[in-house]
Amino acid sequence: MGLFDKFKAGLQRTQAKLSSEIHRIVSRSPKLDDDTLEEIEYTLISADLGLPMTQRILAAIKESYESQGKDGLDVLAVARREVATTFKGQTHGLHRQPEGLTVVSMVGVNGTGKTTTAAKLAHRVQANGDTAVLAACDTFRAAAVEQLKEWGNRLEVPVIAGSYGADPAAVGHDALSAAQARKADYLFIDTAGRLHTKSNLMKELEKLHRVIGRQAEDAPHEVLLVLDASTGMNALTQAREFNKAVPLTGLVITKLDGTSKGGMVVAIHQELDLPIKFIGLGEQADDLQPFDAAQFAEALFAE
Ligand SMILES: Nc1nc2c(ncn2[C@@H]2O[C@H](COP(=O)(O)OP(=O)(O)OP(=O)(O)O)[C@@H](O)[C@H]2O)c(=O)[nH]1
Ligand SMILES: [Mg+2]
Repeated sequence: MGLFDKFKAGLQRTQAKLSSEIHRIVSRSPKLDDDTLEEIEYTLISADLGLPMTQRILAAIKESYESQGKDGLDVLAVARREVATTFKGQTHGLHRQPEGLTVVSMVGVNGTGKTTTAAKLAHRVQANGDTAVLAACDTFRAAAVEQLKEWGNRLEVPVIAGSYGADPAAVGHDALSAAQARKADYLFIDTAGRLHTKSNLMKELEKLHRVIGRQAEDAPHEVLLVLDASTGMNALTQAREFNKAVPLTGLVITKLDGTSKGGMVVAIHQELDLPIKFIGLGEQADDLQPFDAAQFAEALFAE
């Protein structure tokens, strides 16, 4: 399956809602009157595209209608273009240190997909010929280490873990040493889910990063906040608060396959000055894709 087909399959719920709704609304009326525009607006908003993007799309639709009339108007094409161009200049893909180990820390609130994404990323870099090590720094939840070990077994990626209740910073330290000894290209650190409002847990995360930073220059090189697409605009607050405690280098938005509100990717991007690096489109190892604005826009408003 090509990238576009993967995007399209993963975004099917959002696409179904947006495209078929808009198609129905537009084809019903010979004119583009205020009621029609209002219905389009409602549809865009309910896919969580956010108000600024919605207004931008509506303005572009009106402009196209005024210059070309109803027959020349292709609402989906206008929406695709507007969404794709907001992402201009967006960098994606994983950072890679020019030499030695690249350390990537996965952070976020509970259940967003950190562990799964760490495993998917390890799988991804391996497929590109790089080597990876996984660090089980979620020592808080009993089953967390097992979950990561299972992934490690399946993907043949070594997992460095401590005991239940151990200091995550100590596990991180050991994992980093192990990854360096193995001359691995990447270390992916799985951290425990935490609410950004719990300052002691945020301090624990800061400590983990501080310890790692002393051990390897500029580490962690990537701090990826994992956001669950179905949480909509709550994700925005999470991103702002996490960014204050541990400076983020990018976002991963997961579970887009399970929501009809995939427009939140656009809204989040418009609100935050952080690149969307990857999107999660399913539960399997290869269901993580580097974010591509054009393909994303194309899939969101596919015919
Ligand atoms: N459909 C779908 N499910 C996903 C995706 N990413 C993760 N999941 C599922 O979401 C659930 C939670 O994922 P985890 O990786 O355990 O999440 P976590 O952030 O590590 O959770 P905690 O460690 O408890 O904070 C699992 O059942 C995953 O399979 C995705 O992109 N699509
Ligand atoms: Mg986890």
